[in-house]
Amino acid sequence: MAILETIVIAFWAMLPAYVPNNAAVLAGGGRPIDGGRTWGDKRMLGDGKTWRGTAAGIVAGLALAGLLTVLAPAVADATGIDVPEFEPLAALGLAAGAMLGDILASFLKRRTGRQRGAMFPGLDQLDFVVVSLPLTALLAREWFFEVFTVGVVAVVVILTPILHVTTNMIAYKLGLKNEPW
Ligand code: CTP
Ligand code: K
Ligand code: MG
Repeated sequence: MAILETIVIAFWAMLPAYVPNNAAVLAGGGRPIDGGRTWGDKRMLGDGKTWRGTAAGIVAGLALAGLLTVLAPAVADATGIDVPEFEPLAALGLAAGAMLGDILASFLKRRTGRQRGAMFPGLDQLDFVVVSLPLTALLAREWFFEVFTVGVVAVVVILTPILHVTTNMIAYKLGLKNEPW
Protein backbone atom coordinates (compact mmCIF):
# COMPACT_ATOMS: atom_id res chain seq x y z
CA MET A 1 0.00 0.00 0.00
CA ALA A 2 1.37 3.39 -0.96
CA ILE A 3 2.26 5.67 1.93
CA LEU A 4 -0.27 8.38 1.00
CA GLU A 5 -3.01 5.77 0.88
CA THR A 6 -1.99 4.48 4.32
CA ILE A 7 -2.04 8.00 5.75
CA VAL A 8 -5.50 8.74 4.32
CA ILE A 9 -6.92 5.46 5.66
CA ALA A 10 -5.31 5.98 9.09
CA PHE A 11 -6.73 9.50 9.35
CA TRP A 12 -10.18 8.43 8.12
CA ALA A 13 -10.32 5.40 10.43
CA MET A 14 -9.26 7.47 13.45
CA LEU A 15 -11.60 10.44 12.89
CA PRO A 16 -14.34 8.94 15.15
CA ALA A 17 -11.68 8.76 17.89
CA TYR A 18 -10.19 12.19 17.18
CA VAL A 19 -13.37 14.23 17.22
CA PRO A 20 -14.73 13.26 20.69
CA ASN A 21 -11.97 15.18 22.51
CA ASN A 22 -12.71 18.33 20.56
CA ALA A 23 -16.47 17.95 21.00
CA ALA A 24 -15.94 17.49 24.75
CA VAL A 25 -13.99 20.75 24.90
CA LEU A 26 -16.83 22.58 23.14
CA ALA A 27 -19.66 20.94 25.13
CA GLY A 28 -17.93 20.42 28.49
CA GLY A 29 -19.21 21.78 31.76
CA GLY A 30 -21.68 20.80 34.41
CA ARG A 31 -21.36 17.93 36.81
CA PRO A 32 -17.94 16.28 36.98
CA ILE A 33 -17.93 12.48 36.56
CA ASP A 34 -16.24 11.98 39.91
CA GLY A 35 -18.92 14.11 41.58
CA GLY A 36 -16.16 16.01 43.37
CA ARG A 37 -14.91 12.88 45.14
CA THR A 38 -11.30 12.48 46.14
CA TRP A 39 -8.99 9.48 46.25
CA GLY A 40 -6.47 9.93 48.99
CA ASP A 41 -5.97 13.68 49.22
CA LYS A 42 -6.53 14.32 45.51
CA ARG A 43 -9.50 14.48 43.19
CA MET A 44 -10.33 11.19 41.52
CA LEU A 45 -10.62 12.75 38.03
CA GLY A 46 -11.13 16.48 38.47
CA ASP A 47 -13.53 19.10 37.13
CA GLY A 48 -12.20 18.70 33.56
CA LYS A 49 -14.01 15.37 33.06
CA THR A 50 -17.76 16.00 32.92
CA TRP A 51 -20.78 13.88 32.04
CA ARG A 52 -21.89 16.38 29.42
CA GLY A 53 -18.49 16.58 27.75
CA THR A 54 -18.15 12.80 27.71
CA ALA A 55 -21.64 12.20 26.31
CA ALA A 56 -21.21 14.91 23.67
CA GLY A 57 -17.83 13.43 22.70
CA ILE A 58 -19.21 9.94 22.21
CA VAL A 59 -22.26 11.19 20.29
CA ALA A 60 -20.04 13.33 18.05
CA GLY A 61 -17.75 10.35 17.33
CA LEU A 62 -20.69 8.10 16.50
CA ALA A 63 -22.32 10.74 14.29
CA LEU A 64 -19.09 11.29 12.40
CA ALA A 65 -18.62 7.54 11.91
CA GLY A 66 -22.14 7.42 10.46
CA LEU A 67 -21.42 10.29 8.11
CA LEU A 68 -18.08 8.80 6.97
CA THR A 69 -19.82 5.48 6.34
CA VAL A 70 -22.31 7.18 4.05
CA LEU A 71 -19.51 9.03 2.24
CA ALA A 72 -17.05 6.12 1.99
CA PRO A 73 -18.21 4.57 -1.30
CA ALA A 74 -18.16 7.93 -3.12
CA VAL A 75 -14.77 8.86 -1.67
CA ALA A 76 -13.35 5.48 -2.59
CA ASP A 77 -14.71 5.89 -6.12
CA ALA A 78 -13.33 9.39 -6.56
CA THR A 79 -9.88 8.77 -5.04
CA GLY A 80 -9.27 5.08 -5.56
CA ILE A 81 -8.40 4.86 -1.86
CA ASP A 82 -10.35 2.18 -0.07
CA VAL A 83 -11.49 4.25 2.92
CA PRO A 84 -13.44 2.11 5.39
CA GLU A 85 -17.08 2.15 6.38
CA PHE A 86 -17.65 1.84 10.13
CA GLU A 87 -19.54 -1.01 11.76
CA PRO A 88 -21.63 0.28 14.69
CA LEU A 89 -19.48 -1.53 17.25
CA ALA A 90 -16.29 -0.24 15.64
CA ALA A 91 -17.66 3.31 15.84
CA LEU A 92 -18.55 2.77 19.49
CA GLY A 93 -15.10 1.36 20.31
CA LEU A 94 -13.36 4.31 18.69
CA ALA A 95 -15.57 7.04 20.17
CA ALA A 96 -16.12 5.62 23.65
CA GLY A 97 -12.52 4.35 23.81
CA ALA A 98 -11.22 7.84 23.09
CA MET A 99 -13.25 9.33 25.94
CA LEU A 100 -12.32 6.48 28.27
CA GLY A 101 -8.62 6.90 27.48
CA ASP A 102 -8.86 10.61 28.22
CA ILE A 103 -10.61 9.88 31.53
CA LEU A 104 -8.01 7.27 32.52
CA ALA A 105 -5.29 9.78 31.68
CA SER A 106 -6.86 12.30 34.05
CA PHE A 107 -7.00 9.62 36.73
CA LEU A 108 -3.25 9.04 36.25
CA LYS A 109 -2.55 12.78 36.20
CA ARG A 110 -4.30 13.24 39.56
CA ARG A 111 -2.47 10.25 41.05
CA THR A 112 0.86 11.78 39.99
CA GLY A 113 -0.05 15.10 41.63
CA ARG A 114 -0.84 17.01 38.44
CA GLN A 115 -3.56 19.65 38.75
CA ARG A 116 -6.39 19.92 36.25
CA GLY A 117 -4.98 21.26 32.99
CA ALA A 118 -1.39 20.28 33.76
CA MET A 119 0.38 18.64 30.87
CA PHE A 120 1.61 15.09 30.77
CA PRO A 121 3.68 14.82 27.59
CA GLY A 122 3.10 11.57 25.74
CA LEU A 123 0.00 10.64 27.69
CA ASP A 124 -1.86 13.78 26.54
CA GLN A 125 -1.18 12.97 22.90
CA LEU A 126 -1.78 9.23 22.89
CA ASP A 127 -4.18 8.44 25.74
CA PHE A 128 -7.16 8.03 23.43
CA VAL A 129 -5.23 5.81 20.96
CA VAL A 130 -4.07 3.50 23.74
CA VAL A 131 -7.65 2.75 24.80
CA SER A 132 -9.68 3.21 21.61
CA LEU A 133 -7.69 0.75 19.49
CA PRO A 134 -7.77 -2.18 21.94
CA LEU A 135 -11.45 -1.51 22.73
CA THR A 136 -12.30 -1.49 19.02
CA ALA A 137 -10.32 -4.70 18.52
CA LEU A 138 -12.36 -6.22 21.32
CA LEU A 139 -15.77 -5.01 20.10
CA ALA A 140 -15.29 -5.38 16.33
CA ARG A 141 -12.41 -7.82 15.94
CA GLU A 142 -12.67 -8.63 12.24
CA TRP A 143 -13.30 -5.05 11.19
CA PHE A 144 -10.38 -3.86 13.29
CA PHE A 145 -7.77 -6.20 11.86
CA GLU A 146 -8.96 -5.55 8.33
CA VAL A 147 -8.61 -1.76 8.67
CA PHE A 148 -5.80 -1.37 11.19
CA THR A 149 -2.92 -3.08 9.45
CA VAL A 150 0.54 -2.73 10.97
CA GLY A 151 1.22 0.14 8.54
CA VAL A 152 -1.97 1.97 9.51
CA VAL A 153 -1.23 1.59 13.23
CA ALA A 154 2.31 2.92 12.67
CA VAL A 155 0.92 5.98 10.87
CA VAL A 156 -1.61 6.52 13.67
CA VAL A 157 1.12 6.49 16.32
CA ILE A 158 3.15 9.08 14.38
CA LEU A 159 0.27 11.19 13.03
CA THR A 160 -1.83 11.43 16.19
CA PRO A 161 0.60 13.45 18.35
CA ILE A 162 1.18 15.88 15.46
CA LEU A 163 -2.57 16.39 14.94
CA HIS A 164 -3.17 16.62 18.68
CA VAL A 165 -0.58 19.35 19.18
CA THR A 166 -1.86 21.27 16.14
CA THR A 167 -5.58 21.14 16.96
CA ASN A 168 -5.02 21.98 20.63
CA MET A 169 -2.86 24.95 19.69
CA ILE A 170 -5.63 26.20 17.38
CA ALA A 171 -8.30 25.65 20.07
CA TYR A 172 -6.13 27.58 22.53
CA LYS A 173 -5.58 30.48 20.13
CA LEU A 174 -9.33 30.61 19.47
CA GLY A 175 -9.95 30.84 23.21
CA LEU A 176 -11.79 27.49 23.32
CA LYS A 177 -9.22 25.77 25.51
CA ASN A 178 -7.37 27.04 28.59
CA GLU A 179 -4.04 25.42 27.75
CA PRO A 180 -2.37 24.73 24.41
CA TRP A 181 -2.11 20.93 25.13
N1 CTP B 1 -14.09 17.98 28.90
C1 CTP B 1 -15.24 17.48 29.52
N2 CTP B 1 -15.41 16.13 29.66
C2 CTP B 1 -14.47 15.26 29.21
C3 CTP B 1 -13.29 15.76 28.61
C4 CTP B 1 -13.13 17.13 28.47
O1 CTP B 1 -16.11 18.25 29.93
N3 CTP B 1 -14.66 13.94 29.35
C5 CTP B 1 -13.94 19.45 28.76
C6 CTP B 1 -13.63 20.13 30.09
O2 CTP B 1 -14.24 21.39 30.07
C7 CTP B 1 -12.11 20.24 30.03
C8 CTP B 1 -11.86 20.55 28.56
O3 CTP B 1 -12.86 19.78 27.88
O4 CTP B 1 -11.62 21.24 30.87
C9 CTP B 1 -10.47 20.20 28.09
O5 CTP B 1 -10.26 18.82 28.15
P1 CTP B 1 -8.93 18.20 28.76
O6 CTP B 1 -7.74 18.95 28.29
O7 CTP B 1 -8.99 16.75 28.51
O8 CTP B 1 -9.16 18.44 30.35
P2 CTP B 1 -8.36 19.31 31.40
O9 CTP B 1 -9.24 20.44 31.83
O10 CTP B 1 -7.01 19.63 30.89
O11 CTP B 1 -8.24 18.34 32.65
P3 CTP B 1 -7.18 17.16 32.90
O12 CTP B 1 -6.01 17.77 33.57
O13 CTP B 1 -7.92 16.23 33.79
O14 CTP B 1 -6.87 16.54 31.56
K1 K C 1 -6.69 15.27 27.80
MG1 MG D 1 -5.92 19.40 29.23
